[in-house]
Amino acid sequence: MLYPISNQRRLIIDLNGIWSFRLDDGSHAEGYADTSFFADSVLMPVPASYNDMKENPEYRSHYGWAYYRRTFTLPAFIKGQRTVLRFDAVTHQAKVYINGKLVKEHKGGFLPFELDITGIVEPGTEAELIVAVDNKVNHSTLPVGNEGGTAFFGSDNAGVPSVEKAKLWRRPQNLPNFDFFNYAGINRNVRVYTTPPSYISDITIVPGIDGSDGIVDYSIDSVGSGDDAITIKDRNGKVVASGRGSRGRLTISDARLWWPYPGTPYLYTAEVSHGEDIYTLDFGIRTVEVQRERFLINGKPFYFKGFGKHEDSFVHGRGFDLALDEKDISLIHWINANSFRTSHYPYAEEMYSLCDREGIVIIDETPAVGIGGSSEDPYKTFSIREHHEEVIRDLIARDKNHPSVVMWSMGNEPDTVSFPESAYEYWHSLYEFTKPLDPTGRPVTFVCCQNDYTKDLVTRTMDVVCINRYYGWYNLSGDLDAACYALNEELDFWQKQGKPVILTEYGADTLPGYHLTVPEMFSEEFQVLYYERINAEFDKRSFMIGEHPWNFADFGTIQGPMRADGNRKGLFTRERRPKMVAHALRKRWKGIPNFGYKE
Ligand code: BDP
Repeated sequence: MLYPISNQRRLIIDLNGIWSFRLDDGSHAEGYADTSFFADSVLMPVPASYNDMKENPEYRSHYGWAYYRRTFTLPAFIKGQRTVLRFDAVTHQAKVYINGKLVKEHKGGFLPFELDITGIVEPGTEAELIVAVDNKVNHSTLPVGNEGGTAFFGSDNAGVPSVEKAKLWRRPQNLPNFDFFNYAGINRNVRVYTTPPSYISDITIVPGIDGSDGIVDYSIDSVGSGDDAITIKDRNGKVVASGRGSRGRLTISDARLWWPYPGTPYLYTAEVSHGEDIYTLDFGIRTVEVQRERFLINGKPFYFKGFGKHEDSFVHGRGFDLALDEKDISLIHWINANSFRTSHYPYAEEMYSLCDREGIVIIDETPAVGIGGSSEDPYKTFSIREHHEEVIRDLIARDKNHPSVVMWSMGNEPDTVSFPESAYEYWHSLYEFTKPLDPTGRPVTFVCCQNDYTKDLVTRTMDVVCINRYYGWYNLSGDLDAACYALNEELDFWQKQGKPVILTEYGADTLPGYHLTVPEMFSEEFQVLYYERINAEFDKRSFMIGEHPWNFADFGTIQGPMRADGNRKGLFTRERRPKMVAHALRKRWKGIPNFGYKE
């Protein structure tokens, strides 16, 4: 899906701002799509999560539907143009009403959806827009929730009769099966954009390298009649290649490649036309390939230095915040990192465009987190497969042209060992489903949980083995000698698989300002020592091609006995101040080049 742009043929009308808002009382009552329902409403900014916006626990812990309303008038002068209403992300489920009529439903909280409103909203006439938003997570959603059960990291004294009775008595709870706060609402931009009646519906750029030339295989999808053409310009606006027709191959002689920072993330611009419509897209010439135990970018062995992140901040929750995204990239440069994983869901499109321009490498992840955690086989009892495929299809369709994206992660920490055969069937067939969807053939993986890796049949079959490991934290707690011993035991196993391995998560909760002379858990000194010790171990292993500490910054989670003010494993605090460890890793990563580190 193309990102909305404004140019000589297309116009964007911004529907962000202050909307009217009401929480559902638990009944998801019919009648909410009626104007009078909003007589008793509060004001709510869009985009933002609603949870932290009011000083009232009802908003923070709300579980179920909530309703947004606003009116808008499209300018009369756009008459005759095709008009599209686009939501960049509504978390997790949406029903859209225009003038009281249901016009669109969408499931999934982290990817865009749109609808053609040309015949529905008359330019020059006021229209009413109501969006119903559901934040429920259960065994049919991604991410997964535990309706009626226990929250991730919850300890509910299972078996205590009074507790069991209380669980039945209390009202429905927001019980995610994942370790980040279930922020909800209209989390990203809402816009109307126009196109001419015949329009470009999609563009695919497949870059390649041939000696010093850049190869661009392009395809233009369109609706309605008109001739297709493409012109490629360099950064100075000079035309370097051009073609006609909806598909073709172009050659850019002596092309400049896209390199991760501090290399130059060089971008070309494709100006595409179909009849009257024009769309402009920035892209990079770069290749990605896994060869034996190496991950090659432009043919050179790349080393991942970075983190798992979250879209998370005070006030906004998971709401889109361009300033925060750019600040985070500035910190990524400062700490000498080169990459991150969009744990545990696709991020806002603007972040990928920033990373294209700033030379940051992305592992792009779906919201498939929390698949497991019950005594039953999740692959037989959760109804997620169809939705999972849809999410992967939409993710690749959205992000395929970004040079920053180098690998797809189908999900995070599913159960792969309780029911190893079903896990294999599910994930390996999903891998085979995913591979051909990306015309550029990026590597495909999923991120595996700490488990009995000898029983796990599927992680070893991925293009890159991605493992989350908490030796010295959740197990062998505080004993870093034993942690290193155990890690080495496991690395001996992975060494035999002949695949590149990334440590996609490892870390220690750390309270900023808590200092000790003898490092113990939660102190800043322990966090520094933890990374020193673990890093020293996998520095010895050439197949370990990347390190992603967990997490970039502290982040909000559900309340519970394991979390004080959220997850504190950040290298930075939630307000983006460096912990001691950020300085230590900055120094380490300065000495690790992007390419050829273990050659
Ligand atoms: C892993 C999860 C991540 C958690 C992290 C932790 O992938 O979402 O936040 O551990 O416990 O299980 O800090």
